[in-house]
Amino acid sequence: MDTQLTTLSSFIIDEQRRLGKQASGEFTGLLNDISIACKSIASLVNKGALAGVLGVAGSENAMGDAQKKMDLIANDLFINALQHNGHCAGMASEELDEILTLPEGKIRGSYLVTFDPLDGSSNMDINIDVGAIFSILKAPASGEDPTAEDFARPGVEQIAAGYCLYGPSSMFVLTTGNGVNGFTLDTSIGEFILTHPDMKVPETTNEFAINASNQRHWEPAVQQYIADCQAGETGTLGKNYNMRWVAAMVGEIHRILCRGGVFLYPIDERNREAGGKLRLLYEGNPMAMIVEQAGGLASTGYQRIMEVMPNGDPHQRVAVIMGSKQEVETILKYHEA
Ligand code: FDP
Repeated sequence: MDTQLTTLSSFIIDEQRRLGKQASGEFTGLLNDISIACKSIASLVNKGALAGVLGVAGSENAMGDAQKKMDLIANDLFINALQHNGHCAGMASEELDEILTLPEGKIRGSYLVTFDPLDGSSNMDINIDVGAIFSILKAPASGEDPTAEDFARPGVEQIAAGYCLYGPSSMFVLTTGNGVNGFTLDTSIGEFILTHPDMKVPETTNEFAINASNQRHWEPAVQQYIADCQAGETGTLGKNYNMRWVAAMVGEIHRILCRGGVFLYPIDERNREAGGKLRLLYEGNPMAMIVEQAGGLASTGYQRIMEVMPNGDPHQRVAVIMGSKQEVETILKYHEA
């Protein structure tokens, strides 16, 4: 029996010390707040119909997506976990129209948090993987309320990013800019335990993930790349490919961290004006930081995702091509042609 378990909190405290960071405990506290939101969500997702959390809420978010009951519950759980303890100064959520400042009387902390509280929520009612994604930025000046511009920072300025996958087991995957580590929720003690230290995306792959039903709308570069994948070993890429589509970005990126692959939600005719389908602050930037920290690449096809300058709209969209380094480089060559 292993008695030397590393919990998420003890890992963060050790890492902060190792990196010589001034340890006021605020950052550790913030991650603890986020992990509590994730544990509460995991517990409800796990109970599913028994907890009465399936089905639609009958409302839409700022992007016009129909909200599920669990979208709203997960959003409330994140807000509640973040607004009381004085670690966070403000939040931006995929489920809220505007950024959220704290109620009067609450201590404004040193960090901003953006989150997608229930990624892949269309999977919720069919008992397939969903997740949460978050990104942490420095707040402008301690004690003040942030504005929307304070969230409009490029991904390279993220202090930390992570996700929680609610799958057969719940996993919290985190980067603070020093590699990527994965923790599995031990429900019997209510703690995330380090089980996947120093996760690395394999450099090469023969697996791609894309919603192929959108094929007729893609740009020529992506059309050609996927056609060449499908041509297999007799085509120009010279190998047979496998395809997966979980329809929850957290599930796709977790698979890529575990065994390699590429995930594409590219620009297409319908989303060109918006910049893509997925959200820059809640999905693109945090997942790009995780994938890059694990040795992979993350691009729009034309630019590194983490260097995209936000336009001030917290719901800005971005094209996403990320995963195994060599395969993303191959896809980028199609975009140069
Ligand atoms: P969802 O809208 O269900 O939250 O966040 C966007 C996202 O899921 C991603 O997680 C997922 O990869 C993608 O959309 C699924 O898109 P399709 O509906 O095109 O399959």
